[in-house]
Amino acid sequence: MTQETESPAAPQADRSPGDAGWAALAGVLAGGAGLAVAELVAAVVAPGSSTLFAGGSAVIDAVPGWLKDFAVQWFGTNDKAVLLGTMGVVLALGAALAGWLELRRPPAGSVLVGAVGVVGAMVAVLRPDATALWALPSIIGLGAAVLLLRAAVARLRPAAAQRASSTSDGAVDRRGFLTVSGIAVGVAALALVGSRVLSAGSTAVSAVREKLRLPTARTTAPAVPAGADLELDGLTPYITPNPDFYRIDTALIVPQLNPQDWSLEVRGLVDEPFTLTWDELLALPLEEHHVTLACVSNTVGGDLIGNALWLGYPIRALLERAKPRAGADMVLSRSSDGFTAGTPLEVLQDPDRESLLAIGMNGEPLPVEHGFPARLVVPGLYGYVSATKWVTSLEVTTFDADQGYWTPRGWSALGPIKIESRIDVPRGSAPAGAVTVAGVAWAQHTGIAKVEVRPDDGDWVTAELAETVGPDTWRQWHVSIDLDAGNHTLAVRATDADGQVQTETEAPPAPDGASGWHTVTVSVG
Ligand SMILES: Nc1nc2c(c(=O)[nH]1)N[C@H]1C(S)=C(S)[C@@H](COP(=O)(O)O)O[C@H]1N2
Ligand SMILES: [Mo]
Repeated sequence: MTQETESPAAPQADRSPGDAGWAALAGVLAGGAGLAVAELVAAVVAPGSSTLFAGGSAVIDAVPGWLKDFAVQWFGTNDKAVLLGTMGVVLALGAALAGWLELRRPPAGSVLVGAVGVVGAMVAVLRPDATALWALPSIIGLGAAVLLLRAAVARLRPAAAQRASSTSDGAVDRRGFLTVSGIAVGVAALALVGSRVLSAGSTAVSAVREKLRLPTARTTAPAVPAGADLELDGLTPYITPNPDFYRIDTALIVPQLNPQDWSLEVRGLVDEPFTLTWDELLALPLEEHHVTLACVSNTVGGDLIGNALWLGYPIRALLERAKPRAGADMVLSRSSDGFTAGTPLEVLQDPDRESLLAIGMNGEPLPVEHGFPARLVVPGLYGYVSATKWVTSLEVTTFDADQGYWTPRGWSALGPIKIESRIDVPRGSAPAGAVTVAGVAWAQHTGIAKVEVRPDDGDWVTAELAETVGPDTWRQWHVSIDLDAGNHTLAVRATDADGQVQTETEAPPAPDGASGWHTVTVSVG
């Protein structure tokens, strides 16, 4: 049946469903080749300027907070891969439609592809770090797609085919069509290989980072006490190794900043604005602090949290030099890719809080995806209001006049970290008898004073706390609980150094962080 309708031998070739399918394929091939050409041009202009990445970044900025939160909850750090995959499917469907339109309603297909190019160019030029050149990848790439599409679909039209060639069946120029399609595939492959070769920019910044030797700290962090890490199987280590450190940001392409071109501008409501270069920063007396960073999107029991040793210069000292004016109450930090965070000025000026312009993480330069060459780290505040990566400016301002990236997207302007605790072991099952229960608890900048575990509906049992370097990091804990065979539910709650007990009231991450007790079910036997 389908065999018959798709047969190329059908005389009324211009209305055969088979040709519609070929036209759709031509749309996909031409579109794919065009996007690949855009990647190639972007490799020369700027990595973020390609149609796919500028478009994807614009989608990220445009989707409402709840949807993004949903994406992070469900796909975790894969949320970007899911976005790119979804975009790929939508673009492929659109390209197939363009092919079909080009056959049936010319030049509607070309117009559709061209429109994607124009929109892509506009979106790229409007990115925060864009120049006018950022229009080029979409214009050249989608322009090429239009040419390929027209050439391929023309071969599917009998009239055109008869003029252009002498195919034996007198219907459509299939051989010509296949040739043009082959050219599209070739262009796509060459462009992709070329863009890989040319995007050596990212390897260049990695190479600079590899060679970098950071100065040693003038003020070193207190040594981690031997008892800080219980080293139990399945228990999160006290210090999170860099490769395991969670990563959350809006950057589809990790910004590639060369330290020699980097500088930090301190400006706004200040008497003495100034710009700090990389070499000037390295010459300052640097300090080291252990700080546990946490994401506001972390759910109860989740793992968007990590602890590291940060090396950097106190933000407080930068502000002292700039001399904020009376009335200012916020510092809006901005990254090279346009992300912003609004941090209370008094937190950053607090002499007892070690907020850093950080350049080192666990003894090495910041990994590129964690903000190389410089980021902010503020103990006690969620990352979205404090931990700007790839930071390039600090603007002293007011909460009335300005807001950080996430505030208009439904997240609270202020983001102190909520007291939380998590059970890491056991998860799943355990042999009957004395069961070791262990995990981490955090109340950054206040410190953890007590952790309790409750089996089923029994009494709370106080856990033993591991050592810690101070109140700015999480703290491990463990306790042995007798459990008989069967299913048991374990709950945990922490108390901070101010005596505040972690609330049982459950709250979702939005707008200012999740709360509630973490529980796990264990099958014992
Ligand atoms: N430039 C930039 N900095 C950013 C973000 C971002 O999207 N862009 N996200 C913030 C958020 S929400 C968090 S939780 C932390 C995460 O830092 P990490 O990826 O190093 O763990 O970075 C913060 N800094
Ligand atoms: Mo976050």
